[in-house]
Amino acid sequence: MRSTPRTPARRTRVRAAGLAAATALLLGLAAAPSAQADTPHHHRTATLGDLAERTGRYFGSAVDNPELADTDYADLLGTEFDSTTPGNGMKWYATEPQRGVFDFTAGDEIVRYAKAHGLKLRGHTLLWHSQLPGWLTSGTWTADELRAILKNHITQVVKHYRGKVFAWDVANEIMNEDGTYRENLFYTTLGPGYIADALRWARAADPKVKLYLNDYNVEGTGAKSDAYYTLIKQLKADRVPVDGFGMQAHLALQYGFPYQMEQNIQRFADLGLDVAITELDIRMILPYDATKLAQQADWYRQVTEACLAVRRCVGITLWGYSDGHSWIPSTFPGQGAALPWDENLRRKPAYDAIRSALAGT
Ligand code: 9MR
Repeated sequence: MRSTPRTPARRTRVRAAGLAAATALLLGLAAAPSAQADTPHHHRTATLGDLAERTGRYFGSAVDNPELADTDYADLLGTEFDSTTPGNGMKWYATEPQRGVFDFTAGDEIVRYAKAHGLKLRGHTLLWHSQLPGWLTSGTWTADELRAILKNHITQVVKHYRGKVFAWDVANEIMNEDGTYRENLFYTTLGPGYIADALRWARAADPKVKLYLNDYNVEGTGAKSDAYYTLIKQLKADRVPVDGFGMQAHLALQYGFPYQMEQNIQRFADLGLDVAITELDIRMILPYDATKLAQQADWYRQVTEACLAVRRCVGITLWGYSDGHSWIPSTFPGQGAALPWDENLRRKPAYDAIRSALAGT
C-alpha cells in the first residue's frame, strides 16, 4: 500500500498519536482500539481524504464560518477530509462590504482552520450574480466604472489569498439553462467579454492558482454544459487563462441522474482542463426511507466513479457533509437528507458507497 504524502499538520498529529500509544504500552496500559491511532502495528483507518489521495485526488467538504463553532462537526471535517471550501466567507458581500474597503475576516478564519487541519483550500467565488454587496447592486455604473470595480475586487481578493488557495471559482453560474449567457450585472453592463477579463485579472494577481468556471446542471451533457464547452474552447483559442471547470452537482433523486456524466467530464478534460465536482449533494423528497437512501448511495457511488474514471478529474467537494448543516431544507422546503452523514453525524449508506468507490472495492 503506497503511503500518501501528508501535510505537516497531519504528520504531527499522526506522530503524536503514535507517541501516545507507545507511552501507553510502556506504562503497561491496555491499548484501547482507536480509529485514530497509527502505530507501527496498527494503521489508522483510512479516511475519505486518504483514499482520494491514493488516487491522486482530494475529497473535501465546504464549511460556512458559523459551523466552525460546532466542534464535533469541525473536528470530523478536519480529520475525514483533505480539502475544504468556504461556503460563504470569500464571497463579494463578505470580502468587499463597502466599495474599496476589504474585509478578509471570514475567509482568513477558514484559511487558519484549513491550515491547522492540513486541508487544501478552494477559493469560492470572485464573481457571482448572488450575494453581492448592496452598494454594488443598488448603484448605477458606467461600463468603465464597473470594469474598474470588478478588476479591483478580483485583484485585491486574489492577491490576499495568493499561496493560500489552490483554485478559484473565478466566475460562478454565468449561463442560463438554455445555454445563453445569464444577464447578470456584469453581462448587462459589460457584455460577455467580462468573463475573459475576469480570468486575465485573476491570473495577473496570482500566476499559479487554478482558475475555474463553475456552475450547476452542467454535470451531464445538455445545452448548458454545451455552452461551457463552446465558451472554454474559445477562451483557450484566445489564450485566455482558464484551468478548470467546476461541476457543482447539486443533484436531486426526483430529477434523475445526469446524462452521460463520465463522458461529459471527459470532454472537458480533453480541452486540457482540470475538472472538479465542487458542491456535491443529492437531495430527496422527505421523508426519507431505506429505498431512497440506497438510491442516494448508488448516485454518490456513480459520481465518485465518474470522477475516478477521468484522469483530470482532480477532486470532489461536498457542499457541507451532514444533513445538520445543509442549505437544502431552507431553500427547498420538504426536501433534504442530501449528505452522507445525518444530522447526528452518523454515517449513512452514501458514506460506504463513496468509501468503496474511492477504494476501488
Ligand atoms: O451554501 C451557501 C448558503 O449558505 C447561502 O445561503 C447560499 C446563498 O445563495 O449560497 C450557498 O452556496 C451556493 C454556492 O455559493 C453556489 N452554488 C449554489 C450554492 C447553494 O445555494
